[in-house]
Amino acid sequence: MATNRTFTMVKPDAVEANNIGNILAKINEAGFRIVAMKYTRLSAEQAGKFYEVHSERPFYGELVEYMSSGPIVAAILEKDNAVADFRTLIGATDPAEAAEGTIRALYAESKAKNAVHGSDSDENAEIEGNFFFSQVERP
Ligand code: IDP
Ligand code: MG
Repeated sequence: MATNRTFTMVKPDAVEANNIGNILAKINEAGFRIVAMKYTRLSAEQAGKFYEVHSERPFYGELVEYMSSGPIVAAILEKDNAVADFRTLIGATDPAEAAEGTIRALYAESKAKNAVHGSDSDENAEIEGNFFFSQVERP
């Protein structure tokens, strides 16, 4: 289904490595418009809630610890077919498997510390955007 919006985070490893600007440039070059954006930091409780869907996975504890380990940049992005096109732009979860030129191939450290988040469906894009942004923050 065509969609107009997706949700992303520049994760703590990429913020720490000073790659916010490089990643936002890639996002803009690929034709995405930034609708809403904030620099913030998740508590462990908030990270646990955001990734609740993964709570039964073996890496959940590590994921929550990592995602609350430092600041992130959260953003809502707009483009035709935004969800699918953004997943293509970021590449596979594991940077070793991510296609050349993708954001994860360029900037991710590891499968766990993989530089960026991208929503996997229209429904989750809406839920995730609402997690970070109030209605007045996302015109
Ligand atoms: P995705 O971010 O590509 O959609 P998911 O399977 O939804 O990947 O996993 C969410 C996040 O959990 C990943 O982006 C990564 O940070 C972390 N993660 C996924 N698989 C592993 C793993 O096997 N070990 C450690 N962390 C993982
Ligand atoms: Mg996912």
